[in-house]
Amino acid sequence: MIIVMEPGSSKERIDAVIRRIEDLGYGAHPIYGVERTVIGCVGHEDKSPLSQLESMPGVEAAIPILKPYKLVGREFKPEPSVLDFAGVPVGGERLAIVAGPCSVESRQQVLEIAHAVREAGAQFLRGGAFKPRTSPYAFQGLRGKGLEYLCEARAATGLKIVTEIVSVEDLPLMNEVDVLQIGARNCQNYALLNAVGQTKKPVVLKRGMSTLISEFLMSAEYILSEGNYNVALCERGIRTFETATRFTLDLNAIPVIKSLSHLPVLVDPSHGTGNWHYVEAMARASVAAGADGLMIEVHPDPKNALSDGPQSLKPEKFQKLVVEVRKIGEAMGRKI
Ligand SMILES: [Mn+2]
Repeated sequence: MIIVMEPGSSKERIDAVIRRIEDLGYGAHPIYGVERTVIGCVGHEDKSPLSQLESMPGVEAAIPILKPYKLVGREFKPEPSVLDFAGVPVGGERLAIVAGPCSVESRQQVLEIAHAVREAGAQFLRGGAFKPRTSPYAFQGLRGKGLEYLCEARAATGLKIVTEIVSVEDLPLMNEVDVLQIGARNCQNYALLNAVGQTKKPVVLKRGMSTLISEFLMSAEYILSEGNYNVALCERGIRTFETATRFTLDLNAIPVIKSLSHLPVLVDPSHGTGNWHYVEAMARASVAAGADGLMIEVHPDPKNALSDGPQSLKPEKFQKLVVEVRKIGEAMGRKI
């Protein structure tokens, strides 16, 4: 249910409605607009008690939300969201470029890549310190040391850092991180989604490899329903019958999600293809299809990378990608 307040409603009237919503046992999620405030009510399925809100002073209308996801949907917030990712706007005119190694491998590796991607035009440095690997025998990440190196790279370059959280227990270690990433394998880890929702940190939520768009949006709803609205969705490829590429990058997801949700959509063509040869083409296609940003794996020595080497671009290839993507961006009215 969405409670639409009359234009120019006083703070007292808005607060009174929020209190009533909470007294009835629902969560209240106000959006304070320039002209009017709308309040999303979420909670148990029986919406009948909420109809009494319509008679409260300052309330213009109470409108039911028909979709299963509420706060992430366009019904609740028709205009696209421009998020604040540690001071960098995501979802606006400027494309968000997140780049860096799959895994943080050493201090020198991260610093070298950070300088290279910053120079090429990235605003965010990605790097996994905690790695959820398919095999328990594969490199699992440098953990705390990896986070330290990322912070050092931020201090040296000014890039904001994005790193994956794989477990609720690791949350206290993430205080210094600018943006939390929830990886494809944890897209439906509801305990983790709730815990991240209770923080105020920006989140990149990656789509699971077998997750429907409707399920993906419900996963985002978990985070928003806990009060954290700073969520960007990331398409990273789904599993299909095709084996020529590691995954099939679902570009359909971009216009579909953008029509259903106000949240920004990023695309990760590195995991989406699994092969560096195809990354630039799919990055261009993503921006042409309306993506709000890209997440790209970059490594100075892909042959010796500890994870995802075959899909990682060398810094000079990444630089070229940004040049090419910038051209497409300009045609779409977007800047880098
Ligand atoms: Mn990777």
